[in-house]
Amino acid sequence: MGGVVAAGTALAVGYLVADLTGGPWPVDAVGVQVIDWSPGPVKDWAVRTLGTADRPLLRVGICATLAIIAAVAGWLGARGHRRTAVAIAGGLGLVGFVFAIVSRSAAGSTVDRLLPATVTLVVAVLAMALVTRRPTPETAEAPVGFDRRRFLVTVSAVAVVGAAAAGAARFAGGSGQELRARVRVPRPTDAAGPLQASVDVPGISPFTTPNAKFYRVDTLLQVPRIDPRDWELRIHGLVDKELRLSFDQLLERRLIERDITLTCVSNEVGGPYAGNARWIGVPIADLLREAGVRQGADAVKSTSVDGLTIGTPLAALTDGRDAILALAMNGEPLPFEHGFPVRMVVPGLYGYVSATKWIVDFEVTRFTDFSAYWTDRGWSVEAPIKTSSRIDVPKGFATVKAGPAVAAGVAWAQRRGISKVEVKVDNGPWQPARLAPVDGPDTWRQWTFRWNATAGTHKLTVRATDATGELQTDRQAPPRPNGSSGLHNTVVMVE
Ligand SMILES: Nc1nc2c(c(=O)[nH]1)N[C@H]1C(S)=C(S)[C@@H](COP(=O)(O)O)O[C@H]1N2
Ligand SMILES: [Mo]
Repeated sequence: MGGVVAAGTALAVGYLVADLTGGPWPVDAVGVQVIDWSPGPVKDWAVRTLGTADRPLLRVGICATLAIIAAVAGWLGARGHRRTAVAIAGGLGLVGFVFAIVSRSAAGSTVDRLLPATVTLVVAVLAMALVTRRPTPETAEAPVGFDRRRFLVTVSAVAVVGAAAAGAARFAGGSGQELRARVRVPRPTDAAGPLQASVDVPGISPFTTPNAKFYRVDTLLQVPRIDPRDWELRIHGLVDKELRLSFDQLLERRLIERDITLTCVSNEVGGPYAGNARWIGVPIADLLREAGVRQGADAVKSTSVDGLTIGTPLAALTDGRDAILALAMNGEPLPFEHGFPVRMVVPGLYGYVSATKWIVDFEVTRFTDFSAYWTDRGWSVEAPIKTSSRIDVPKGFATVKAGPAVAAGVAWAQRRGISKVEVKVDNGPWQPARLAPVDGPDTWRQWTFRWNATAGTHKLTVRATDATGELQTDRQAPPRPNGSSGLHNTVVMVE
């Protein structure tokens, strides 16, 4: 027990320091490295089955492992092997320290990066020494020994409560909110038209996904809290003139407002990793024109504050589509989880090749000269979004009343647009669904389908046709390496 208290105290103090400095909590430093090291299939499985729950679970797993080792150390210490116990605590602290050096982190400076792990290491050693302190004849009865123990209990209680409060504030999105509150969302130079009315069928994905409901995919345990006043984007590489842009300079440029649907390559057929938002941002083509792209360049390598890299075809940034450095999402500054203060958004490409969150570096280069985070892990270098359609209601295995019924969902084929959605009941003919009005070629379209439900079990299948007339393929493919395909279906019980 003593060992666990010592380790818990060290981790709680470390968490507080991490919260203050923005440096990695040693547990997260280990966790991020575990994420980077896990082979593709394990990571895919984690994303699929655990969703965003994989983050807390990874932390719990690491803490549980630590608790077991610390308990053994404490037990040894209580049996006279105090040096061993302290050495184990030091060893664990050192592991955290080493991972804090090597793993990806958003920490601003080396001191910020290493401080949480250093403090954790020192507290771990001191606390372990204290809990395994053998009562000598003098100290056994003396108030000194008692006081030290009480001191540790007090420190650990304060640290645990403090860390819990800091953790809760983060979880509630509270901590650092003043950074977002200071940002005034600018009026776009080129505003989007009025938002189309969302189809009102209970359970359908609303046309605009609220920020709090927007899917999230990234590889960090600690969401970066960047101060826009410290933020700078460097645009360099194969350009005539290198640009450095502050956040305020970005706000002063031509800003466009667009509805764009983001999609993750990890999305299974019928899966949840797609969302539509109204973004405001600076056209990337404007910046590239100003920097002057040199002959031979065919790619942009963008880097986020934690060092993660993404490779995007240069053509997708210059061919006239609305590729932007986004700074607002649905009328608010970007949420921290979605890349505050600035991220890339490129219509038509899966997020892992285009949607760099917390972007800090933008290098014009050649695909032959670099490789990026996800492509190093087996995903395709080029990844346009595949035409997809999804049934939102009825949910799979829902029970539906016999009689007139309604099915509804969304379909997307960014850049091309959706021209038709059809639904099939069991093995019947394909029947047209009703489509919501077109917003633009880069957003999903909601659809509804009225059918007469008869008693029994029925299977509904959906397919879409893009605006070039191409039918969505029924060939099944897994997300790896360049996106899932196949038709979504749902089985309902009618009574
Ligand atoms: N810095 C950073 N940016 C990132 C990622 C990431 O892991 N780190 N993941 C990408 C992936 S795979 C997707 S699908 C989108 C998801 O954006 P969202 O979390 O805002 O929905 O962000 C992209 N940008
Ligand atoms: Mo993704």
